[in-house]
Amino acid sequence: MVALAGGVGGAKLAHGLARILPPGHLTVVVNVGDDFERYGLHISPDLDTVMYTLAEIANPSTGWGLVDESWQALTMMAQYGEDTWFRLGDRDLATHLLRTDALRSGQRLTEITARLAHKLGVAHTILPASDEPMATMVHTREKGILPFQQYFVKYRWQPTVIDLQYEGGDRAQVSGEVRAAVAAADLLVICPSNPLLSVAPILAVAGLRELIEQRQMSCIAVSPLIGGKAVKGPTAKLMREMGHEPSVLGIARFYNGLIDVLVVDSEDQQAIGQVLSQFPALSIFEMPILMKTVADRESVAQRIVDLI
Ligand code: FO1
Repeated sequence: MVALAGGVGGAKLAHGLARILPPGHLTVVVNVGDDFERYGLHISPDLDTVMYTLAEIANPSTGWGLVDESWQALTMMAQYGEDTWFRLGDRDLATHLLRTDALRSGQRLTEITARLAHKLGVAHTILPASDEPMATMVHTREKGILPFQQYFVKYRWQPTVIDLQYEGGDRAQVSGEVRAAVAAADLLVICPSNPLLSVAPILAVAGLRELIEQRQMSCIAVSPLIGGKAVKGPTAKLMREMGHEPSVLGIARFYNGLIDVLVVDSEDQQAIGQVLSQFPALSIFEMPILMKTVADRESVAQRIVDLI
């Protein structure tokens, strides 16, 4: 199985799938459009969120970063007068140091991710969507063009988005590992990540969408919206600003041509008829998809596997 995921929301379902599938049966292809450099370090927030979540060492209250984190380095940065809007924890820094060092010595992001994930005991495969640099650029009304992390973390996704660009996507190559995982998959799951900020940059990697479409395997998306609202984060706000209806119908439209199954929350049951009238070839299933506990993650994952 191949799962496409961004950060916190997507990692929850990936974790559920990882817990119910035998080791080695899941490959999570992760967004790298959020990657950026801070203090000379290469930060891959979504890769780290997925890796820490699957290793069961993620911070449970934020969903990103590490559990039992300390902030000595960041406190020292503040003492030097640095603006610490992006919070890098002491333990988390080890990941960024090793990754940056490996990249400088010529290793690919795919290789270093595999090594770190293996050392953390992750029994499945985590792959960056591409080894080439990509950057989601957010065009906003109030603040001009912002690199993703400034929009998301520094300005707490408050500016109005008028356009999005997945810089480098057209030049980025699909790695051999992603190609092989898609070629071997029986099922592709689009996790409940932000379609515009997390899934679209994965699909923007040149040739990846075509590769998925050629395979003609089952492709299933789990809605990131429940009752027209995002569980957390800017999905609904951003869809509205970018001209997509923030509803399960908007999600069905967004993934039209790619998915053949859409999973929606039981709360959205009444919208199924409307979606089916516009997309009669789509199969729609409703189930509780809010994942508050690890047991919820497993149960959503199990239901997806069962229904396929
Ligand atoms: N998200 C925040 O809201 N504030 C932070 O200070 C922050 C720091 C951070 C450090 C490392 C890391 O791997 C992720 C971090 N995130 C932080 C999360 C991240 O920026 C976003 O959740 C994703 O990019 C969106 O998927």
